Amino acid sequence: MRFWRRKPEGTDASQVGVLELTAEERREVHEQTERATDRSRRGILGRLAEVFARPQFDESLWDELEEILILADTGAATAGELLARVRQRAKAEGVRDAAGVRELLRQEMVAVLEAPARRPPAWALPDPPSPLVILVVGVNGSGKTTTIGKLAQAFRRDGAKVVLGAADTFRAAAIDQLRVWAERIGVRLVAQQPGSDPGAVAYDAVAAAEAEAADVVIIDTAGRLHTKTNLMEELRKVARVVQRRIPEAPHEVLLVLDATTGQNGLAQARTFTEAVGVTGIVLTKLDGTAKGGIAFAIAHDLGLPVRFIGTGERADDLAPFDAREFVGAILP
Ligand SMILES: Nc1nc2c(ncn2[C@@H]2O[C@H](COP(=O)(O)OP(=O)(O)O)[C@@H](O)[C@H]2O)c(=O)[nH]1
Ligand SMILES: [Mg+2]
Repeated sequence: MRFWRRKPEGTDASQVGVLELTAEERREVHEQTERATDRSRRGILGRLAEVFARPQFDESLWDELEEILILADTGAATAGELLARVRQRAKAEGVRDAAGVRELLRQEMVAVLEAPARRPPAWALPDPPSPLVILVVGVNGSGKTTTIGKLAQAFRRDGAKVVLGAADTFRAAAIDQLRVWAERIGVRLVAQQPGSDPGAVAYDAVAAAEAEAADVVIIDTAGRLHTKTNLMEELRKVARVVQRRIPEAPHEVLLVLDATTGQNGLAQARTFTEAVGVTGIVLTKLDGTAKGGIAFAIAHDLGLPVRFIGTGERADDLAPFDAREFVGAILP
């Protein structure tokens, strides 16, 4: 699975489009998405398919669909608007049978998920900025460090030169955790002592990436701080410090959200989005929840694209998010 856009030898960047997956890679995304949504499909969202399996699709079923979507953490507003569009289309297009309504629902679900992806992510561009600076934020335990390890491994396998910055200086264990990943993957880690200034670590990481002509630098951050320091202010500072070296950086700010926290996660996400301009979401622990509807709430309520899904705890358990695959997996 390629995550990083690698220019084929001898091609000029303008001749190639954004990252396109091969048939083999598509199959891999399909399988990972299926695995990650297994619980959702067998749980609440699986009831969608049951509704459509009934011989008659009558008016009462709209309420049932709405209830299922809300129970699956889609959120009342998102579920309401989604179904209103499906109903309107069903009426306008004269669709009355279950199979037809189901197809309309699938199309509208994909539309909700695809709406925020206005531009391709920087790592998929034919000619990404160099070094590409990715800042990773999110609350404690959401899966930031693990996701950074998975991403770094994938980028490295694609031939990109990676530097990691351990700007979660709150706990010694956090730095060690990133060091373990860096050693295992064989990438450079920039770290200082526990308790040191996160901005200084981020600055050093970017400087090291520039000096070594690295392709990408991924900066880990804390999910909480000592009581008197404000986390959001600290994150803003990290971004500002990085801008002293590269004015356009961070090029991507990934917010890591734990899918099992459901609607609570959305409130957290808003706080981060307001503090540091989040450009995309990594939805982790999708494998551990039956409430995969949270992906729709993220796209609709936050207006942010989901870029990756965490499908487990192993190094390979990260997949690019694909709206069609996701919808196909929860509503087969
Ligand atoms: N099942 C599952 N566990 C995950 C996933 N991502 C992270 N974790 C686990 O979540 C826990 C917290 O992860 P960590 O990266 O330390 O979170 P951080 O505090 O945000 O850096 C660890 O036990 C990870 O193995 C995922 O996609 N699926
Ligand atoms: Mg961490």
